Amino acid sequence: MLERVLYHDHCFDGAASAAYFSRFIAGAIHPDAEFRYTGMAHKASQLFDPGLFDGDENAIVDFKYSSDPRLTWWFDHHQSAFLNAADQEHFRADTSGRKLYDPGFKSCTAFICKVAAERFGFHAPDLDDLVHWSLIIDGAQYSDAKTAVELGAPAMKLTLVIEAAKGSGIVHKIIGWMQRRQLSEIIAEPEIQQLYAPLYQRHLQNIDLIASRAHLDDGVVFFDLAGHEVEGYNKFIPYYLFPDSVYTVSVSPSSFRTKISIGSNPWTPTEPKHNLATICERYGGGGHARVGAISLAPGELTRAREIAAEVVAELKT
Ligand SMILES: [Mn+2]
Repeated sequence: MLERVLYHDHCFDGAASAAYFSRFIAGAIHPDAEFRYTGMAHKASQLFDPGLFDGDENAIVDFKYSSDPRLTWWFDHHQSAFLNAADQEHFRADTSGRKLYDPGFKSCTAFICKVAAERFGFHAPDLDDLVHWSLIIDGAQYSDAKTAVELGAPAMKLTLVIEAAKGSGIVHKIIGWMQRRQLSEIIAEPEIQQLYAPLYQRHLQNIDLIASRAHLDDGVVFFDLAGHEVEGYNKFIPYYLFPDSVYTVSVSPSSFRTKISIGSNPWTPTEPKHNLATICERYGGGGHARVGAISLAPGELTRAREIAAEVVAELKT
């Protein structure tokens, strides 16, 4: 029994969802299941290559819905979960009870945990800490910007490794470890330590780079990382640097897309009024109410800057 699991790549909650889902399937549904993982990234072109659904069962966790008839399981909590109205209709018509969606959950891992317990009687109390941290990280429930940026907790260190991973090999190892081990044991693995040390140095450099490029105007931080080799950065750095800001808009070109990231300060004294997923959806992107992104093709820097300028103007109102 081959179980293909498509999960949200470069994301702590995506990896934790894949791990929790695998424990659940092996523990409650198919004890003989063999798992294969595929990390999924949001991009401007076709999301689901037909060849992806090659298992006896195929699952998607923490990522968009697919109407492919070979999809067996689906768990998601993103506001923008459907590529189009036809997919949403297809989901509504599903009667399998194995396609599950609740945008009210702050992490997909917690959602899977709840459904597995309530509908299938499956419990994994040794993974409580994993679920707890998925809620903090995906829901941006840090007590302050310092906790989010200075990376004291094992889960935060692991997030740095997962978000920066080149290729999928190490994330698939982490997904395997997450099913049976504590986060403090995973971060102590020599292989993880080796990856973490240079990433932490780069994280410190990113803080300096963003400090030098970012400007705060009318509550909105804007920065453009074109010309810098930054494939990703801790999204709380702007609020660590500008505690009084409400929103951040950034343009970051990378090898496979030009990304416009839009976020809101989780610790702002002013409650953000704009739904960022709705703004992003207008430009073909998506996300959650408090954080979203728009992906353009590589090389579309001019268009990305236009969109970013429009969004900055809108958020200042
Ligand atoms: Mn998630």
